[in-house]
Amino acid sequence: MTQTSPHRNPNSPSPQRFPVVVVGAGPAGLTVGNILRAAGVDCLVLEAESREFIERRPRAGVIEEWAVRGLEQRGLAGELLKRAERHTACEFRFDGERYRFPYQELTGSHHWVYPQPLLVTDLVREYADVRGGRIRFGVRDVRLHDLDGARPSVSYVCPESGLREVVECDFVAGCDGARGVSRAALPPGRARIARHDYGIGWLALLAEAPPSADCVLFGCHPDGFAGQMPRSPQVTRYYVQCPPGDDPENWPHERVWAELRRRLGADGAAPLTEGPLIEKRVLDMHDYVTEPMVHGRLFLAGDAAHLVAPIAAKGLNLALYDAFLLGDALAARLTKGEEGGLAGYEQACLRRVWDYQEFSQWLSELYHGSAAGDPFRAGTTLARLRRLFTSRTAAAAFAEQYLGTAARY
Ligand code: RFL
Repeated sequence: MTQTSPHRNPNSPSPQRFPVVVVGAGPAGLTVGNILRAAGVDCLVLEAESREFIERRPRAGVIEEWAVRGLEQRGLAGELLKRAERHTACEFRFDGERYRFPYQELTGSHHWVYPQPLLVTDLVREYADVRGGRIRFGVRDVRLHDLDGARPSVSYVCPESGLREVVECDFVAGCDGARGVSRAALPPGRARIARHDYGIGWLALLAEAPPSADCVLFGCHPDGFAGQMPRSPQVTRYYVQCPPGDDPENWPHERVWAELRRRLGADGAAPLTEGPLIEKRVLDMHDYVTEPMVHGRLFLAGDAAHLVAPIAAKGLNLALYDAFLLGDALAARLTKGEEGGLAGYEQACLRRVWDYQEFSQWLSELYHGSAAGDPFRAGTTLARLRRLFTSRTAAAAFAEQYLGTAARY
């Protein structure tokens, strides 16, 4: 909940002032910060973790072409364009066969594969070391105050002194992800969280091994979904469908690789390149959308506002989309007094958010329907899979959604 003016310890330093406080140094927060610095607007980014931690946290890897173009236009894609891999196709495996899906031929567009920790590293360096942006790492107990008025503030406990510090500002960008505090600052009577649970778990794995194929693999198998996503020449992400809430300890090395071999097996497929598993966690597949995304002087962006299960690899892309709109709108408001961008922010974000949520649901059935234990769903899922390879129109529609290339949202 939004809190009234902070009570400071008498020993606390006097309030500082920044036009914008950004809570959270993930892709959304750092992109907003970079856009503001490029426009000459001062801002302070507050991050609960250390710089080393956020630069190593493994997560996403697939970035849509429009999102990279958006980063490039803002001077934020230099390293990415040198190091990222360009992917032009993916492969489905079902019924013991391999089906390559050449999405670039259908859309003229491709995916970029660039691990999220590298993107975060680039964005922190650019923000803090090149553009001179202020950032505090390791802050504790962040609270948002007086968001309804013209003078909001953000307070936090300083990790070095243990004292609560107050930062006054004009706007707060709530970019603190799914477990942050910004979303909770929406008044309970006004906030609506629309949530969808898939009732499915994914064992998310990182293997210290080169990719087993040059593209993303989707195994739609009666025993459950399995996926392979190349991350770098040394590290590959795998997913194995499992019961929600399953314990990763139930998945020793041998069991993981046996399931992956079975679910990704297909005629003529090369054997999987196995290696030590350096990350192993169970994700309970769910989505949510928080509305409104704006309350007074608080603007939510990225996972703080909406979460989309990693089924369609969309979350980072949506976080960047919000951040481009919010960064540009705040810069226009603070440098030129233009209100239009901020006024239209939420509506513009939500159009793409709901479209991606719908695609994620659709794709979930494609991945998981064969293993639902229901012969009817298994039949319709197989029909849906086959249609991608028998109807050019169906294939083109899938490709457009998978790559986020619709002309309008
Ligand atoms: P983040 O990245 O979670 O950043 C939020 C930051 O806020 C900090 N924080 C706080 N700071 C201050 N005070 C507090 N009280 C705070 N609470 C939290 C956190 O430490 C963190 O640094 O949110 P952001 O910026 O909105 O970015 C969202 C993306 O990270 C997320 O959507 C993607 O990782 C989702 N995702 C994928 N997205 C894609 O587009 N393509 C993919 O291939 C893809 N793969 C994935 C994924 C997410 C995964 N997991 C872990 C759920 C694969 C996985 C396994």
